[in-house]
Amino acid sequence: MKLEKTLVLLKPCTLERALMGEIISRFEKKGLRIVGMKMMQLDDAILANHYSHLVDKPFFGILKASMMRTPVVAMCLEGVDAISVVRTITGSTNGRNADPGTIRGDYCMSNQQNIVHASDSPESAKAELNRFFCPEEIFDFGTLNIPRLYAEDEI
Ligand code: IDP
Ligand code: MG
Repeated sequence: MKLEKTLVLLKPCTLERALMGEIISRFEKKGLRIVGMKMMQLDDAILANHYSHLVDKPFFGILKASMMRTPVVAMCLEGVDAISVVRTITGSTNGRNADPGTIRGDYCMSNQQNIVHASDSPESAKAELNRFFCPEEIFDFGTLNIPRLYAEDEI
């Protein structure tokens, strides 16, 4: 099957604003399968890796602190082209510029407190899933609802 897996984090702003259910529901309703999910408290070490491309930015300190304010919810989502589909649903980084209909466009006003993290490429999805999940925390749903979600020639 041509399924991809990608990482989504529900950021602390999402927990604080009691939006977890709404955001999870958007991914579920789209037809992405949640094949791993847990709540976890992040620390300096995991955030230094996760945001290694931003360590030199002036906002890195407040970004890291904001990601440790509460636990996050980590999810592994699965589907055909899941990595790009999830990025599209997520919308651009700054919620003020994100298109209506996207998660960031519909739920936030911030460039930083922007509801979710989503992997941006196959390479980062693989590295990020390894960073946040042990292999036994990601489940094999087999064909389950695949015939309802896709045409035969798409999978
Ligand atoms: P992405 O989350 O859309 O992939 P990245 O550039 O990878 O965006 O940045 C990771 C996170 O760092 C963003 O989601 C946001 O929370 C924060 N961030 C990125 N750029 C800025 C900025 O210019 N100011 C404040 N926070 C930022
Ligand atoms: Mg990114």
